[in-house]
Amino acid sequence: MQAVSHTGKAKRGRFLVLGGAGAGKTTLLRALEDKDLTSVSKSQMIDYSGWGIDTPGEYSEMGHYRRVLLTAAFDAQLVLIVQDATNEKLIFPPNYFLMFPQPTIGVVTKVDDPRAELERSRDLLAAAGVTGEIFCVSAFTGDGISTLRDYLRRQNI
Ligand SMILES: Nc1nc2c(ncn2[C@@H]2O[C@H](COP(=O)(O)OP(=O)(O)O)[C@@H](O)[C@H]2O)c(=O)[nH]1
Ligand SMILES: [Mg+2]
Repeated sequence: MQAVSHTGKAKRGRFLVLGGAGAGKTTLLRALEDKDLTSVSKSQMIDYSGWGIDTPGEYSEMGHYRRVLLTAAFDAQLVLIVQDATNEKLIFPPNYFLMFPQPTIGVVTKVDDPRAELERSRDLLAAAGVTGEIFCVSAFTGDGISTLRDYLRRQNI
């Protein structure tokens, strides 16, 4: 999907970042933008200021907040779901992402952590209905970050 402005020039799309509290969403966004990782503070509101639309983990975790995410998704051409590689839990209902009209991709974060389990994380994302590519990254070591950045740019995002 590519938005075209009234001048006929292609507009770059945006992506919406979803995932549980502490999954590493904000840190990932800063790494993708090559920004300092030390000043990441807890996100309280949906943040439209950066490259990706950042959301508080609580919105993904609590059923009655999820409708806010659907509204935010209207502004996005792609939905990126973050799964903490050290977390064994799935916070989204099964097949939840099949209802999003945008393509959905998964990002497994914190692969540098010794407790990281990549296969489990991939399975959790698939169970949530993420149908696109899955990227394994560490914002701390930079592993996989440029691959993900290049992919997003290729989607015209
Ligand atoms: N080991 C490791 N920890 C990370 C990584 N990315 C984020 N974290 C840590 O995970 C915690 C939550 O990160 P944050 O970006 O605030 O998560 P958010 O709530 O999803 O936005 C922080 O303590 C981060 O330092 C990573 O790549 N590796
Ligand atoms: Mg955050």
